Amino acid sequence: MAQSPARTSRAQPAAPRLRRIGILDLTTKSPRVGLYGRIMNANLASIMPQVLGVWCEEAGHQVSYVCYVGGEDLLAELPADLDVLFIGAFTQAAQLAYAVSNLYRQRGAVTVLGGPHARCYPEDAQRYFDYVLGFTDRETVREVLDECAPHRPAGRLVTAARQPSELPALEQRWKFVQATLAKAPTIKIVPMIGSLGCPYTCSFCIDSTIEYQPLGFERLSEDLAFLLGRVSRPIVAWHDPNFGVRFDDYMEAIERVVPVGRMRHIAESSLSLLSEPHLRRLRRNGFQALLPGIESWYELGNKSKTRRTGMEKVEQVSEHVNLILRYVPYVQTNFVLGLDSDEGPEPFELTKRFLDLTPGAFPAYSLLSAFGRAAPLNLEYQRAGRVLPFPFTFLNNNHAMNVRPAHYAWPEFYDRLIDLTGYSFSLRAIARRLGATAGAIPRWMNVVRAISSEGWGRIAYHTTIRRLLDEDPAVRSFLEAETDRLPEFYVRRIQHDLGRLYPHLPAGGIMHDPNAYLRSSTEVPAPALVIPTRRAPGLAGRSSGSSILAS
Ligand code: B12
Ligand code: SF4
Repeated sequence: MAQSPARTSRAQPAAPRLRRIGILDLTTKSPRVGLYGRIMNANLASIMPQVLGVWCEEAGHQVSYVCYVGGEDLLAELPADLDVLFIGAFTQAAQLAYAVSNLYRQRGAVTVLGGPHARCYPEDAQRYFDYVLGFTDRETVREVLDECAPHRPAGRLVTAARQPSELPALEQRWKFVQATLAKAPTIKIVPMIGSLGCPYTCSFCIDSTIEYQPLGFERLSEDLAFLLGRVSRPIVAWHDPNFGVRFDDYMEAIERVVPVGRMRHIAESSLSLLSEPHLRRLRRNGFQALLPGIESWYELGNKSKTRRTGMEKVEQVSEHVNLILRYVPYVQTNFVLGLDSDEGPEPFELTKRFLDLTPGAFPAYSLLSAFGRAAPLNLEYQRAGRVLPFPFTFLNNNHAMNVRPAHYAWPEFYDRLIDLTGYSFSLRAIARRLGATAGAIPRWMNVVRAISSEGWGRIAYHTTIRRLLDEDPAVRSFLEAETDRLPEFYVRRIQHDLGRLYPHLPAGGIMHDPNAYLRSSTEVPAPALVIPTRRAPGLAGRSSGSSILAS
């Protein structure tokens, strides 16, 4: 499959082989997308696949880059005859990635996985990819392409010692950005990054152990100046894990080159960085949307710059978010539901009080999820036997909670979840949010998000799960960890999610070992369900995961 190597004389070292490389960025897990997905998926593209494209082309390889947003024919967009296929995937898209990898391996390509899924579940990904990459820099990619060999049955794990110290300029990855934004029908958002890692240590976060590292503020100014030359009034989404840690440096980098009113920005930042003087400067520099994490009313106070808990924290945070809304029209507040510090009705009721006091904020709820080896805390959940083997496609913080809650029975938890979600996206709440939001795009976004998959769609989904807890013993047993047998409801959803690619899902690709992290980091046997591994119903020809639960 690979092109012939360039001719070499005996005295010269062999020139590297030039390869036909495919790079696939999966922004979604399914070809079936709702209204919000059609508008927004192209704006969820990752930066690293574009970076990879630059590095591969600079090394002389021929690159086909595809950002998959759902709706398009994935296999028609990617060339069929590739030497190497790189896939970037979040865990929710892992099974789609496994199916595509399987197909391209059969066609003779070597496949490589990178991104959040590769970092969180390397052991599982190694079963379906020739290479699985952790931290990735130019040298990592060169090493893989130089060797470029099939590694089967277990793929080779390659990781740089740390996060890359620099990434290519926006100008270099611009053609990949353009190709992606061509798929965004209305709002077009350019992904940028100025730092890696985080100085905070939120126990559930993948970056809690990764040193904070800015990528260079001169470069940032150059990138922004370049962008202004290409787009008249661009919208930039900052992918920094925690934007604004070196606040003054960031603002100076922007102010050096961006005239007031010429650029709009979206960033994830912690409340502790959003003081009033900072907000004033953010507004002047065009920040239109901020996504602070509140997470919990009882823990993670350092992010919100408060030692208070309970209703006192609600009042303090609400006051702070209302202050932010005076400067920035769109604020999404992130919460994690089901943390071990939560018990009884109070956490849910407190969030409702927060919504009453802060009508302009758009609440985003994440169900407590342990993404493999993402965070040290996950070891505790695994040690306690609390991590459920939900197939990856459900692990997007919403379609399943893969950690059994410490203080709730499942029916109670889902009742409270449905009640809170219903409260958050009721017509009354939507109307109040509309009234408390300034600007056409923020108002429109708030309504679309509330009535599509994120609001009403989730109420419907959670309500279905709640019903199944009563009516389908298979679902209840699975959630109670009494069996590893995947209920029919979830099997059908995987088929639905994968669509035409379902037949390419490799054997064993549905289930995984939820305790792989623990198993790899200790001699002590990880907890296992007592039930022997069984074939999930409807999985003709597929094992439901040979090793997972065998004790
Ligand atoms: C910015 C961000 C977003 C942005 C941008 C997403 C994007 N496409 O990159 C937005 C807001 C859109 C987003 C959305 C979501 N996110 Co998010 N997000 C992050 C965040 C804060 C930073 C990630 C980042 O870009 N870092 C900078 C890059 C350069 O570093 P890196 O991620 O470590 O990547 C390194 C390697 O993994 C590798 N690499 C990365 N990609 C690729 C690709 C290839 C092909 C290769 C070879 C290598 C490679 O190279 C990098 C350098 O070493 C992380 C949390 C965190 N603190 O890291 C969560 C995080 C990645 N998100 C997460 C989740 C769950 C989501 C959502 C599902 C949330 C939701 N319910 O909607 C969606 C999914 C979106 C999608 N595209 O599928 C989880 C992922 C867990 C998992 N295993 O899937 C994380 C880890 C947060 C968490 N819960 O701990 N997210
Ligand atoms: S502040 Fe955000 S990025 Fe930093 S450790 Fe906490 S959750 Fe992770």
